[in-house]
Amino acid sequence: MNKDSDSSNNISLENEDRRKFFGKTALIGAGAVAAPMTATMFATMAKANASEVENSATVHPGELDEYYGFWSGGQSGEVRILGIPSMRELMRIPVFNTDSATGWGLTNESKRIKGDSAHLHTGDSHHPHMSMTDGQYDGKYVFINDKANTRVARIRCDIMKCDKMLTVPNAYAIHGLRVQKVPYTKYVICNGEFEVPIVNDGKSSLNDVSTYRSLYNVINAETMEMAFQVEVDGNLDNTDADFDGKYFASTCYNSEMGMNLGDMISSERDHVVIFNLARCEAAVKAGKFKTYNGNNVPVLNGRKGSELTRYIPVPKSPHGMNTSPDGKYFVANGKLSPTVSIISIEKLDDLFADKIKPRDAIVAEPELGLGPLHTAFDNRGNAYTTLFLDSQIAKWNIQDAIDAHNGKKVNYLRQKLDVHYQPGHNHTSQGETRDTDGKWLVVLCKFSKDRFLPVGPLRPENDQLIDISGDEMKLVHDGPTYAEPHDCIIVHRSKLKPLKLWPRNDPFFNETIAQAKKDGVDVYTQNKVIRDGNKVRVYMTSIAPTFGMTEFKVKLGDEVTVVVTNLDQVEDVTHGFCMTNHGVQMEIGPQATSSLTFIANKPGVHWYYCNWFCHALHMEMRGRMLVEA
Ligand code: CUK
Ligand code: CUA
Repeated sequence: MNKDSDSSNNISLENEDRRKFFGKTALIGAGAVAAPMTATMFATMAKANASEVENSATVHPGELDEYYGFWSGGQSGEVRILGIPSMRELMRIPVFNTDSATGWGLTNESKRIKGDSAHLHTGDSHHPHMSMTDGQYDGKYVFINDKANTRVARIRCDIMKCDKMLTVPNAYAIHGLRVQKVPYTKYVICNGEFEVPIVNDGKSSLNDVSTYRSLYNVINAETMEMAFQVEVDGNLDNTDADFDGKYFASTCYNSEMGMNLGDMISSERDHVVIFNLARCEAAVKAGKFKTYNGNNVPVLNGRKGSELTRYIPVPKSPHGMNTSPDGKYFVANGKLSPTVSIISIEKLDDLFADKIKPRDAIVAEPELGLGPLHTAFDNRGNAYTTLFLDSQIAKWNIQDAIDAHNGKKVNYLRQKLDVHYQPGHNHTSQGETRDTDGKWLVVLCKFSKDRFLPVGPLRPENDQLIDISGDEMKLVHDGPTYAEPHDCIIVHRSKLKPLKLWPRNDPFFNETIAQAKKDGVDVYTQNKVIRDGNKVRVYMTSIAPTFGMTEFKVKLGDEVTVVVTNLDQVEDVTHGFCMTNHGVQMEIGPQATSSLTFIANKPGVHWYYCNWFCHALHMEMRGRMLVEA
């Protein structure tokens, strides 16, 4: 990158300011928050970048990335934040996993958020997607599915922590997940992939496959409660929403309802299900639904013949579902077929009015190569499809594919680029929104094979960065990642304004503070032990490099809850609390309150210590729990 460009100057000035700020706070011990970069500043910088600097993946030390990448962590159960284009991992957000560093899954705050699934420590996260307003990222939330335990979680983007988790009732194995794009993300939409009886209580026949169902799930994005579900024929894989606020589309790879591989791939065609949102909402309002399993979630009938859905036959076993950012097409990716099926969204009104047949909504089925799984888009009418079996990205032009389908002699394929190896999802910068900018493509390769130093039989994935700003795709970076990103989004940094300190009244820990109030404790000024039968609540503050309490006494067998409030106001000064030999530890961010509960089941002297390096005297930041036998 040209160091003399306006943008570089802005970034280095920004860094200068930050350095000065740190210097000052080191002197006075605490300080205000540095002014965040404004959206206008970013816009000016982006303009400067576009006109004066060619797309460069080099982000020099001290410079900031232009984009945030949100990555799913697959069977690690987490979500990660990467900087794009540097591909540097900036943060991990534990969601469905249990995390030793932050205490996620161990703290009382995280257990409350996990709710009825607090006892689960595993997950399989595939599809992170950000809330939108008018088809553009709004920087509020990122939603993520857990295929392994049928859950959907939400990440608050101001604190970059999971703040809501829902176990989806009636359904099984939540896979494809997206958000309503227009007019705003009222709903999170997601697929129950595996078919089971809706009342899966083991009382009716387990083998009568005709009773098995997949459910389409529509979740209220703000409350994270179920809005309604739609029963379909066949199973459901991936999904996406249009840019009109009218339709959702999901792929189905097992319309046969086969229970083994051979049966699942026996028919030549499966289908895409189109859901009509207005008709679904009207049906809920009119009470045209059933409920199951003792919950009150409306389950609508969207099976073949229903007015709520349409079934568009496509070549067998489609996988990815991607809406083109001009709002014109749903693209269903063939997987077993070398084609993708392009569905014209414009024609769906006629399809629901029964003026055309389902297949009439398909405007092209271009052949791209072997194993097309997912498609991404730039701002110049091109699409980029991963070819799993060919280990390639196929770049193709959508209009040309439609013209070719209509008999015009035109080659819609622009380029095929080798990737390494076996790509699943890919994603372009802001590519699922109206702001798609055609600068970067990230390809999540499932195998890295020979691309990195060998690290034993288990290899990293390979997330490759491709420059798509020119006519030709150029591979610019190999990025090893741990198990196993399925999908990612690339969000311009101007869309996000993360906090630097926790607000003291944050709902993340307000129940903990309410408990303190009940105990008559002001967590910001007091260090106090409250005994309530064999339950002991220990309230202590922390300010580098000491805890507000350096010893407390309990009896053997007591249930001890330690509540730590971090009074430091300097950004990045995080403390930890670890009770040695008791298997508990947690992070306490600046101005946050965190708590965990354990049984004092070992008599004697036990040290607790701060396990997040915070100060020159961090080693001394410790105290004793005295357990009387
Ligand atoms: S799925 Cu993994 S490569 Cu879960 Cu979106 Cu296609
Ligand atoms: Cu506080 Cu280390």
